[in-house]
Amino acid sequence: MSATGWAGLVPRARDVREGDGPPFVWGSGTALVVEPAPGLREVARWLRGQSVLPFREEGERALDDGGAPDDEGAPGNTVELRLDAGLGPEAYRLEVTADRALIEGGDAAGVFRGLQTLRQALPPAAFRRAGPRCEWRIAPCRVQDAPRFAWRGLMLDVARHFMPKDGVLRLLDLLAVHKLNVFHLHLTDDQGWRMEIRRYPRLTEVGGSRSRTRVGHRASPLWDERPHGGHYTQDDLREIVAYAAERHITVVPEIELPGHSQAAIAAYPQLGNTDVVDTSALEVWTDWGVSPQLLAPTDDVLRFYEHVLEEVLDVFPSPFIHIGGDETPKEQWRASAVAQERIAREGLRDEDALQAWMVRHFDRWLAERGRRMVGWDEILEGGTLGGDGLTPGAVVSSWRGYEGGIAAAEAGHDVVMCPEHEVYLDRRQAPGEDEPVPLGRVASLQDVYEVRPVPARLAESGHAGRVLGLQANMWTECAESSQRVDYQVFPRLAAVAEVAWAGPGHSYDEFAERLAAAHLPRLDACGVEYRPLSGPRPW
Ligand code: TNX
Repeated sequence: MSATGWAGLVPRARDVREGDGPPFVWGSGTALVVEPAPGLREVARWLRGQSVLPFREEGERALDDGGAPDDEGAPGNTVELRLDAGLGPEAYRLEVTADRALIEGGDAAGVFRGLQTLRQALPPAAFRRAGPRCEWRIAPCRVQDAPRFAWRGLMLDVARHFMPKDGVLRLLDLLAVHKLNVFHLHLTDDQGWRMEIRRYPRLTEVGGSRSRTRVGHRASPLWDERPHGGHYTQDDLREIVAYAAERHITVVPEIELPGHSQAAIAAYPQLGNTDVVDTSALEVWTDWGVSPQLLAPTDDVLRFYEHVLEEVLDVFPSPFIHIGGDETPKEQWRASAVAQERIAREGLRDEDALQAWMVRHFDRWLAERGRRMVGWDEILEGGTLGGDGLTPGAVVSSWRGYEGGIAAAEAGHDVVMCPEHEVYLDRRQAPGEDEPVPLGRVASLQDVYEVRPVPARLAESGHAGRVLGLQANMWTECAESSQRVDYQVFPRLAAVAEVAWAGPGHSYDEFAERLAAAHLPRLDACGVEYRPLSGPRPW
């Protein structure tokens, strides 16, 4: 059996049983029938928006409580969308016969995921944005499916290189194809602040652009002398959030603190450690790596970031808000009388404990507003676990391997695994000198496919349930365009999606074969400039 159609699903489905008999022929006589249940109208709207998929003109009919569609003798078959309360979140059942393609979901998200499966049973041309309205034939089949993890994510760094809104929306479409459900948006860093904050306009006016950019290696004197910049207005971000929600994707915003914040300090110099550095002439950082600048631990700075987060909460309904917390060089705090005074006043041990104190402040502030803080695994340093530590809802993104995630899970926190050696998509994909991105060690498609988000130790100690899921991170120091992001993200994101949705399969070889036969043609139809399995693209 060739690995296309029902045998070519990416990610794999749990249980697929192909039947005999005539196919379902999807054509202009096909009617859309939708149970009047929460969220299904929106799913139907998304489906109608896929203009290569034809439906009968008179529009959809509502399906009353279990009753058969009222046909009035019209010819044609139906695509039916329903809920089944017996199924879990995002789970679905799909049944295709000659007369109907029925999708029943545990919730609207499940129906949406089921539609992605149905779409993959069509030829790759069904993934084109537009095309001739033709008839699609689908072999009869029954599918039962449910996700392995509740968090299946991609992080995109739009701070190092801004990605215009259209590129983000396109990426969300691609997440949907892969049944991913979390889009983590890294909005601020040393090199740029990308979210409009109405109370503090200089964050984007000043922090939203930089004069030039270092390209190439640290030892190399090469600079791109063009300015780089861009930001999203709050309206842009609301549009992104709504577009994601239509695809049952949560947008998790990240506002970095206390490190990775040179762009903010360049915009508002009083945020920095002004008793040890003159921040008044500071620019948005043009170099890569970690800037020595960090926020001063003063009440004014805490208030400033609370005001920023108030606007963030207003725009992003996500239950999770990421506050960064990674890679914080503490030299300025060691030298600053203001920071040392704070350490003494709060009875803290050292600068690590001072960072933990700041993290706890925002953890509680978010918890009081019904949100859960997420932070990189450095937030575990300086005494945030146990005792008077993080609130129980705080979540850790474990990026420096699995250790942080294991410690957090064993202390009763949920974790998202994003180990850098396996799922950092900014890393090069092969050792060859012709790979366009020199960064880091190799993370081949196979390395990514072999990521195991639940370490044996957590399975043994009974804490496996603390692993919310798996997330790939796309940092963009070396990815200045959508084309470059495509190249880094695909097809490795398909491997992430398969592990996160379905779990590891029989073998990498089987996955790679299925990917080549069935999925890369879909990505072609979507216009994705992925890295071919045979090697780099000529550009
Ligand atoms: C580490 S992962 C970082 C990022 C860089 C990335 C480059 C993490 C929380 N911090 O700031 O972009 O490495 O791979």
